Amino acid sequence: MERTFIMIKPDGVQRGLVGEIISRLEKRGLRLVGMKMMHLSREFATKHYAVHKGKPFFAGLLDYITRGPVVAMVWEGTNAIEIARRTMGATNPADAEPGTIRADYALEIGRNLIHGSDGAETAATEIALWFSEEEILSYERSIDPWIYE
Ligand code: D4T
Repeated sequence: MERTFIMIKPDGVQRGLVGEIISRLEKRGLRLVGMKMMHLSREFATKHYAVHKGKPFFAGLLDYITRGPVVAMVWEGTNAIEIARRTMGATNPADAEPGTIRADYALEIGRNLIHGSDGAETAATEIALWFSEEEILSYERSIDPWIYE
């Protein structure tokens, strides 16, 4: 079982897409094991986006991500990181495959609705930054044998 960090960005919350986005990940078969809402400080957002510090889009990215509440989640499942990213679609919605969240609901890279960890190391770092161990639950669903071999 792999875990990934997923965040519904402020545009997703403002546009009433929280339910739709969660529903798509749930229906895919991933299991939600942690969730909370946060309104990010610039300091926290800078920690999350540390790799992008100094890039031309960084200031705009911080303005956007701190503009309203976000929904932070941990999802778990077989290949959860890759599966979640494929369900989200490419970073730039213009390049995202039809049927993905970003292709179906977004137009611009700076308003792309959702974040998902891009690898195992990033997932571990992001989960540790956003969640304490007690906030992540361990449980089984009765439908799991119909999703996992
Ligand atoms: P996030 O991190 O938000 O899930 O996006 P990705 O993992 O898919 O993409 P990323 O780290 O390369 O970019 C982080 C974040 O910055 C915005 N962005 C990115 C932007 O506004 N302009 C740009 O040119 C780039 C490259 C979008 C996502």
